[in-house]
Amino acid sequence: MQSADNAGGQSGASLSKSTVLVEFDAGIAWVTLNRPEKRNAMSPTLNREMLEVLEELETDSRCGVVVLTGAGESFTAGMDLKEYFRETDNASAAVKLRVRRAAGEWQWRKLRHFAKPTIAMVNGWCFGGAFTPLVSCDLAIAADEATFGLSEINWGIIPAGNVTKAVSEAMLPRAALYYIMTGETFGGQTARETGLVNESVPLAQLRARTRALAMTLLGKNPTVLRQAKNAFKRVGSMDWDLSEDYIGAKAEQTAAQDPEKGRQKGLTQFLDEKSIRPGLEGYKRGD
Ligand code: ACO
Ligand code: V55
Repeated sequence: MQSADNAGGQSGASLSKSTVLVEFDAGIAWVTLNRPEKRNAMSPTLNREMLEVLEELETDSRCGVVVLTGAGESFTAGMDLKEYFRETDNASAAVKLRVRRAAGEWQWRKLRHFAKPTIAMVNGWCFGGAFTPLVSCDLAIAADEATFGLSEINWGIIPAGNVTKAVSEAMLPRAALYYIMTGETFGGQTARETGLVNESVPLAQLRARTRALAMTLLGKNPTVLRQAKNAFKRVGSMDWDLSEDYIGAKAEQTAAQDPEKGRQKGLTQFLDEKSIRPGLEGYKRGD
């Protein structure tokens, strides 16, 4: 765990691990699953290291937005069938629990309410367990050339570890069931049409488009961004009465917390200075 005196610090320390590469670039933390020879399959080691990386990035001031991607020709080929499944089949209940829990801890529990915006950049193979971190990122951009598949049916299991929950939330229901039940692969454009990703672009443009989106997010008020995404993710399980109450409380909390007093600036610039039209542009954060 990150110590409090590192919070917001500029230690310059590398956060990279044996299976995860972390690079900082103008406020973007590029987090690359880095086992290309194993198609970035998610092993127990990778799961443990990803949790550490995300925990560190959440309070590292070099990181304003996270981009999650994969080294080489894969995003990730899903859970590691050898190290995560076969090699733990005969492990103790305690080891199994630890290994299963570490997967979910970063793949959705940490990612879904991450304190900073997150973008999945799907550069290649994306199978099975990969859908959990993919859907748990706020936004997703794919390469047209990427290959997606819910391949669980092809080797005799159901999409577990919350893969089923992830696709039920992000994909059109007929499409989700079709791919769960057939195990057929699909490309980036189909991923976009079915709601799984925001956009799909030619692989040659993937990094530039993702970087531009990350820069857009870096231009927004980070306090409001964090509250807005968390509210969106919370209200899914609430009825309308509860969600109105919750969102109202969060709106007040946001205004009270916001160090840059965005709401005040926005109102002043539109109503008094008449220098912006918020329908068309953001308020000037420096003023
Ligand atoms: N788990 C463990 N090892 C893997 C995985 C995986 N999910 N995916 C690939 N690898 C390993 C292979 O075993 C192989 O290792 P080796 O070189 O030591 O023999 C290496 O990565 C390369 O794999 P190939 O199959 O040779 O690579 P290729 O480029 O031809 O194919 C593809 C890539 C299509 C991704 C193929 O590897 C594949 O089908 N992988 C499994 C995909 C899958 O079904 N994942 C599980 C989803 S279900 C779940 O996540 C719960
Ligand atoms: C899968 C994924 C898991 C798991 C069991 O469907 C199965 C794949 C992401 O974790 O624990």
